[in-house]
Amino acid sequence: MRLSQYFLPLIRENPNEAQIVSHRLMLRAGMVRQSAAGIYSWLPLGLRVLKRVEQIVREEQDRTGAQEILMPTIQPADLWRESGRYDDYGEEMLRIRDRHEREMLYGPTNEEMVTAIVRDAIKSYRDLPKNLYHIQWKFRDEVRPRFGVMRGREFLMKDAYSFDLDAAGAKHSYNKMFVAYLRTFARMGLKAIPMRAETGPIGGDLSHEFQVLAETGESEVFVHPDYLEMDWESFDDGWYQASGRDALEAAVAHFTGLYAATGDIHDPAQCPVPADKLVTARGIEVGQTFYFGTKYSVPMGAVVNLADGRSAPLEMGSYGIGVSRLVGALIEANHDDGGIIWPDSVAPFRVGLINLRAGDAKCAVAADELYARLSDRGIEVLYDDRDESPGAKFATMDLIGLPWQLIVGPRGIAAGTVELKNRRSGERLELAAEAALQRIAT
Ligand code: 5CA
Repeated sequence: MRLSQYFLPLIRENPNEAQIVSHRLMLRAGMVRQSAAGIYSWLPLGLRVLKRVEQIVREEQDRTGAQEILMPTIQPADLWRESGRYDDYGEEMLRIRDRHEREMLYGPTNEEMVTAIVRDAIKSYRDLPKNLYHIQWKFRDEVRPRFGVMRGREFLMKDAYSFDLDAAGAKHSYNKMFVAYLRTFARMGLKAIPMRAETGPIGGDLSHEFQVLAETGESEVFVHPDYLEMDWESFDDGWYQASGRDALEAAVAHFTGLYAATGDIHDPAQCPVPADKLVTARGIEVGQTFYFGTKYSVPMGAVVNLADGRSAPLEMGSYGIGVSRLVGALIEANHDDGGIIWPDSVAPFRVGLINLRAGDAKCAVAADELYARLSDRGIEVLYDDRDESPGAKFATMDLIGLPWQLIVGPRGIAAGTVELKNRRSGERLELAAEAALQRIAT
């Protein structure tokens, strides 16, 4: 992509409305624009990152055997009357009437809808277990939408729903999702610590929140110091195939064995970690898992026939990941004074190619050639071919945070080299073009 043609509306000054660094940088780097409180448009650069994050989430869901569906954003109120949540949900639910005065709502979550789909389709215990997920926009009329996409009103969530025959099966489904979450966040380079959590309006008695530590996080968290040293990447690609129920159970036990609690449930009197060792920090909740048994299946009549002719209500869990919130969380965890520093796995482009002298014919030829060679190799490149000062070009690349910067200038051309800068380490190397391309490709 040539920057001269790209829609990248940068903002030079820090926007007044942005209180935290991720919100400031997302606005300044032209990733999003607010259209109403807590409601955002995603512009090309931001959308690329959102899609990357979404794809990692999708791949890890698929790996567990969960199947992707897509439910609508608008739901009929009657569905929510079946579970009894229509009245309970309160002001956070955006209630809508259609032209026939039918009561509708913009979904804040999908337990009811997915339970109805499964109830109507699955009749026998032989059809279980199932896990269905979707990645869809949600609306919650938050009292205080703030911090940009971190606490939005409209936001993108991955929500998965597991259906099992009995409690043991449901716990296994829970454990699979739990490990999928560890893999998902690790692939993005995030340490998300699982913590026992309140279940709120979703319900149930077993729940974990996955919290990324960050000064600007909304939750107060209390964690055992060993969590900071844990190896979060201990599950390779084949892990689910190779591991049975016990290995999953043991993995979950390992990652939940130490004390970790959010402020809502932390009780200093009960905490086993001595006060001088306990890490008190702030966290961003990037996901939450719930096991709630038959809370929805019983009132909604979602049952299956058993082998002996009796019937049993489905055992259920639900599993959310804040996809759009993750984009903000990733920036909170990866930035410096110059701007964003994208981890490779979610970067909108892998490399920013800078032509320092757009007016110089030799520079233009050399940069055009590098652009073609990168593109041919399938490396995503944003090519700054604009007629701007070198300082402005460097500042732009630092701000938008692509992992590599490849710089073409008259001095290098004379010497037969290009300059390669690593955004994270700041390391700069003078290399022959081919050597630079190989560094970027690996
Ligand atoms: N139905 C369950 C799980 S599928 C559920 O709704 N869980 S939740 O309420 O915990 O939301 C799941 C995730 O969505 C949260 O962990 C959080 O990362 C994200 N999320 C929740 N509210 C917002 C919001 N207002 N803005 C951005 N992300 C949010």
